[in-house]
Amino acid sequence: MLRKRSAGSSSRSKTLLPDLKTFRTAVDALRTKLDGECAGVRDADGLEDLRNRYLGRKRGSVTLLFDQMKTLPAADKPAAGQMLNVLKTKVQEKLAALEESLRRPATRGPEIDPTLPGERLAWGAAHPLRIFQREIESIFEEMGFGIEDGPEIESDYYNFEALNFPPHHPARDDWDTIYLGGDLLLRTHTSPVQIRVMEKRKPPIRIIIPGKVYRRETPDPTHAAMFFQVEGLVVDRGITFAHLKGTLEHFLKRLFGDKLKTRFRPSFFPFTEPSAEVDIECLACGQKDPACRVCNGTGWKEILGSGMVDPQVFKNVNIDPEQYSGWAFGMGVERIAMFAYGIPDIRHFYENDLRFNRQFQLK
Ligand code: 2NM
Repeated sequence: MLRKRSAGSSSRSKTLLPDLKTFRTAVDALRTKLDGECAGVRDADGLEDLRNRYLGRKRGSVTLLFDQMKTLPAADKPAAGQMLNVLKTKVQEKLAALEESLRRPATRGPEIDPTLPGERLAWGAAHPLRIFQREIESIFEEMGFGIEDGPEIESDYYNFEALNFPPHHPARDDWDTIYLGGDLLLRTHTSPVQIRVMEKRKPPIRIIIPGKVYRRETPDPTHAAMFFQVEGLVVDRGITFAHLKGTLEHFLKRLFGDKLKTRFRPSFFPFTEPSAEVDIECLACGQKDPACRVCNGTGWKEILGSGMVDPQVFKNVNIDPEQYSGWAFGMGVERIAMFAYGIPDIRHFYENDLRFNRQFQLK
């Protein structure tokens, strides 16, 4: 309705008076042009210039359109007026938004005070178990041992059979195994890595294997379903029990002190013959307290297992037991750390309580 105008009013106009349609086109064009120009404004001066060119009292584009409106036929004026008011509001809104976006970086600047001291970064630190493991590693490295690792998911063959546990042998019950289905299980010791190394490499071999092992245990102060072990293996011509004894005694003295008393007791493992358990003097009571809770009054603390590698294990990896002999050992890292530091519960190692962890970050 409002867009209609009589032919008469058109023919009556002598000047180039716009009709409502061209007026609308001009309004639309101005809005599009404004969008483009807003994007180009970089500072307050640019904004002021833009504001003058659109809303300036005499020569502003919007102002000029208001002037032009007055020359429209009377019937078109209400519609044109409404269009212009909408346009003017839009232009004002756009300019206000632009002003706001220009102000933001300007006000953010002074908020940064480059003279303030920086925020201290929280540096990571090694876990107590890792610190202890590295200490064990470095003592063996001094003696020329290499460090190896291998998979935590193992086959029955590497975890048991190659280590001389026949199928259904009762000794398997001593390793409470987490089975994964099929032939797979979580390794109960790091010994399968020794097997893998012996399969690949011929003697001389001098290695230690630190790593996670898994057992089906209910957690309590001295048991966890996952814990750390370090095992070791030496294979060469002419290796004897004397090498085992001398090396492990040296290791324990480097770890606990020169004067440390040690003893070797006969034991049994399927993969070694003979086997020995190694005890050290109780550091908690100095072998003096018959009621000591750490050594149960015995004065001794079992610290690792060891033995001469069984000839059958060598045969399983194609090493000739007539030419080569060797010894191996295994120890629990938590167990030794607990004894060394008097930590009463193995679960402290896994709780990530910084009050605990920070006590062992001296090194
Ligand atoms: C221990 C105790 C005694 C051991 C033996 C072997 C291998 F592969 F040579 F047969 N690896 N680890 C071993 C021997 C482990 O842990 C208490």
